[in-house]
Amino acid sequence: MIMDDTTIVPVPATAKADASCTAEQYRTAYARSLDESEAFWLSQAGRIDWMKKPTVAGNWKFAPKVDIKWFEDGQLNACWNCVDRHAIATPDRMAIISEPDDPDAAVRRIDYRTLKSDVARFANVLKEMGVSRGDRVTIYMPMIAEAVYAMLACARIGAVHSVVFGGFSPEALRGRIEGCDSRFVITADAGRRGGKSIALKANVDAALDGGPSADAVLVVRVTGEPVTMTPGRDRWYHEALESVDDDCPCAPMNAEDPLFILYTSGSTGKPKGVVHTTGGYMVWTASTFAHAFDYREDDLFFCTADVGWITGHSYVAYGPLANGATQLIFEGVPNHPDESRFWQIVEKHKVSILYTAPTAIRALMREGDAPVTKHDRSSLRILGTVGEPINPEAWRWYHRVVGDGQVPVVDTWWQTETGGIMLTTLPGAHDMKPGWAGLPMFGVKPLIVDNDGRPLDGEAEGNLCISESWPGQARSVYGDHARFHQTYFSTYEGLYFTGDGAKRDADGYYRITGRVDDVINVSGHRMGTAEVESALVLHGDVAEAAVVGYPHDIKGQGIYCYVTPNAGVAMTSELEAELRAHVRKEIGPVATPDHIHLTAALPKTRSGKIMRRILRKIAGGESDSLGDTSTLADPNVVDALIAGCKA
Ligand code: 6R9
Repeated sequence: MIMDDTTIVPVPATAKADASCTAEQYRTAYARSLDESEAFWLSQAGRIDWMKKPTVAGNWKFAPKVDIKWFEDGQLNACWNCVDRHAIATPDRMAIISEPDDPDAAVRRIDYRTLKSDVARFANVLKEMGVSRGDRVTIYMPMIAEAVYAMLACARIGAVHSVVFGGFSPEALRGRIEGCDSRFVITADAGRRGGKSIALKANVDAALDGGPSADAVLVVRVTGEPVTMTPGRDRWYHEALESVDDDCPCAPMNAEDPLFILYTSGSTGKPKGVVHTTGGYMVWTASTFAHAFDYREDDLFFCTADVGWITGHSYVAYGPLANGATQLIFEGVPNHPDESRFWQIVEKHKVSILYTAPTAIRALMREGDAPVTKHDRSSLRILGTVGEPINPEAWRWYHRVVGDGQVPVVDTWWQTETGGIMLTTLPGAHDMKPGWAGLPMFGVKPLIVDNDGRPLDGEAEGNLCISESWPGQARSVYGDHARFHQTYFSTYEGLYFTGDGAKRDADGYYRITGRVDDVINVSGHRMGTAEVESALVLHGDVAEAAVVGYPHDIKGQGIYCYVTPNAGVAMTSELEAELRAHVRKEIGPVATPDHIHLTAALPKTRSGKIMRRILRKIAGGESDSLGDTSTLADPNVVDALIAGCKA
C-alpha cells in the first residue's frame, strides 16, 4: 500500500458553498480555543443541559502534575442530554432507525418520545436487579437498539457501563468482568450477523462458569433460540419489563463521576479499562459530532461501528443523540447478503452522513464499482473514515465512486483515550489530502516530538503527542491509576503520548503513520501483540511466542505469530491450526492469527531480548533490509526464518 501522497483534493464547490464553517472561521475559532480556553470551553459547555452549571472549565496543563478535570463543579446527567431533553423538544423526531441483519426483516423506528420511555423502563429494570449508582455493568450485546438503551439506562441511574464487543471470547469477557468487579451483565440470547447466529448468552454462561459470580444477568430475546437460564441469576428483559413503569428520574451526576469503562489493548498483555467521566466527555462528543460532520437537523447519520468500540460509544450512543440527531444503526455486516449492503441501506433510508472504517472501504473496493453505482447515493452529504490510516487508493475510491467526487471526505483521527475526534478536516471548509487526517479540532494542541522528546517545528515526522488536556480525555485506567500515568505520561515529560507516529506538512496537516508501540491495528481493531503472545504461551505445546503485525491488503495489518514449540513437539500444520483455534478461543475471532510460523528458535540479542524489529521486517517481506543484525546471538536463526516466511 502506497501511503505517501501529497495531492490536494479541493473542496467540491457545492460543498464549499453549503458549509457552515469556512477555513477562515476555523482559523479564528481554533486560535480562540487556545488563547481564551476558559471562555471557549464554558461556551461549548452550553451544548449540554446542566443540572448545575459549571463555573470553571478545565485543568488542561499536564505539568507540574497530571490532574485532569473538566467542568468540575458542574452537575448533569448524560442520559437526560441524549434522551429526555429531545423527548421534550422534538418528541416525534426519529432518534434511532434500526436496520436488521436480514434486509427483508422489519426496520425499527424509534422516535425520541419512545426512546425516553424505553430507556426509563430499562433503567427501572436495572434498579430492580439491584444496580445502583457507581456499580459497574457489563454489556455484551449485538448491534440492536437495546444495546444503546442499556448504555443510556446505566447513565440514567449513575451506573458505569463496560461494553464488551460481541466478538470477544468467554475468556476475554471473563477478564473484563473481573477487571472492573462487575456484578451485572446485560446480554442477548444470541446476535445475528451476516446470516449467522452468535451465541452471546452461552458465552456469558461460559465466562461466569467457575469464574466471577454475577448477581444478575439480564437477557434480551433477539433470535429466540434456546438458552439456559440460571434460576435466581438470569432474567428475561421482556418479562422484567412487565413489572416496571417508565417513570425513572435522571440521577444528578458530578461532571467528574465516571460514565463508562472501555477495555482496550495496550503494549502489555492485559487490556486496560479506560475510564471516561461525564461532563467533559459529553461536551466533547456533542461538539466534535456537530463540527466534524457539520451536522444539520435534517441529516440521517449512519456510523457503522459496533458499540463494543469507542467509535460506537462516541458516535452511536452519545454524540449523535446529544445533538438530538436521527441515526441509523445496523445489526449486520457490509457484505451480507452481498457486497452492496451498505449502499442499499444508504439508498433505502437516504443516509446523508456515512462514517465507516478503511478496512470496510478496502474490502468493498475490491468488489468493483458496480455494487455501489447501482444504488442511488444522492442523499450522501459527508463521508467519514476512522480507525486506522487510510491508504490514498482507498480514500480516492471512497471519494470518487461512493461520493461521485462531490462529497467531502473527513478522515478523523482519534483514540479510545481521546474520547472523540482530535484531527480532521472540516467538511466544506478544508481542502482534502488523501491519507492525511488534517488539522486539530478546536482546543487540541498536537505536538510532534523526536525520540528524545524534543518538539519539532514546521514540516516534521516523529511521535505524536498532545500537549494540553481537552474535555474528552480519559481520566484513568480502572483500578490502576499508576498505569494511566505510566502508559500515557511517562514517555515524554509533561505530554500525553498517543503511541502513534505522525507527519506534519507545510499546511499543518497531520498524517498518521501508524503505531510506534507494540499495538497493531487489525481491521481497525486495536490488538496488543503481547495479548496474543500471552494467549499462545498458555498452550501446553508452546515454549515461546513473538507476535508482530504485517501489511495486509484488506485488514490494514495482519497478525503474524512466530512460535517455538516445546522440545519434542512436532512442527506440523495440525499444530498451526490448533494454535490458531486456541488464540481464537482465548481472545475471540477478532484476534485470529493470519500466520503461525513454527520455528526452532527466535532471533535474540546476546542479552536474550527478542529482536522484534527483525521479525517485523521478515513478516513484512522486507528481509533484504534487516538493518543492523550484529547484536544477534545467533545470526543463523534469521536465515531459517526468512526461508520459512509465510506472508
Ligand atoms: C477511534 C479509534 C486508536 C488507534 C490510533 C491510531 C488508529 C484511528 C485513525 C487512525 C490513522 C485515522 N487510528 N483513527 N490512524 N488515521 N483516521 O479507532 O480508537 O480503537 O482506540 O484506536 O487507531 O493508531 O492510535 P481506538
